[in-house]
Amino acid sequence: MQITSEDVLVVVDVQNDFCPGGALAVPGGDAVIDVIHRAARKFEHVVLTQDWHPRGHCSFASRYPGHAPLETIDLPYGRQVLWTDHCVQGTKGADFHPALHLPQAELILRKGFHVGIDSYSAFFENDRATATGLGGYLRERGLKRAFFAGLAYDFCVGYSALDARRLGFPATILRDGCKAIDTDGSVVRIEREFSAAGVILAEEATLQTT
Ligand code: VGL
Ligand code: ZN
Repeated sequence: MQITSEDVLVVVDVQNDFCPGGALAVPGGDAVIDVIHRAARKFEHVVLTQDWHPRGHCSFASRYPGHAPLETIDLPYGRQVLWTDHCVQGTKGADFHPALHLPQAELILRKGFHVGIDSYSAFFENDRATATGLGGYLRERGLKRAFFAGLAYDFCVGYSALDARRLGFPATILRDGCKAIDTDGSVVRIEREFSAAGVILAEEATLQTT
């Protein structure tokens, strides 16, 4: 696939809490970093997302006595998976992984900061209605196609790619630049949605520049 100056690489949630040793560690999470660095050299535009929750966030199992992480509950906006407390604003867990080196990133988009709504996607919170602003940002900047890598494949990366499609952006996920949580069939389920929505899966090495 040929990368142009109208393409953007969206690096999703490469934060300490999603890497080994973190509160919500994705198996092998830090292994995405080298692939992301290779990919980023091919893009003129890179943006980062950062999961950024206030204490007592509605996605934290600790808020609901009798509930454990990875259970689901019904919130006003729909079904929500519960997680261990993670990516709390201002904590080390919420920092980007120290090996991630992308000083050229043009935007750091924080999400999940409303205490009562989670936000997997970089475009819409989990009510699927509250916009983060990233769609407008890409449009205003003339960025036409979005490429995704990071953590986790079956949550924040996947929902971001699906919402990119919903907004009309061609969306490609760099499969080897992601790692999955894979809970309760989440990978199979989201890959079905990728097919239906036209999200493309590609390996980093297939990206070409002129
Ligand atoms: C994520 C679960 C909770 C992610 C964020 O980045 O995929 N997953 N918050
Ligand atoms: Zn989160």
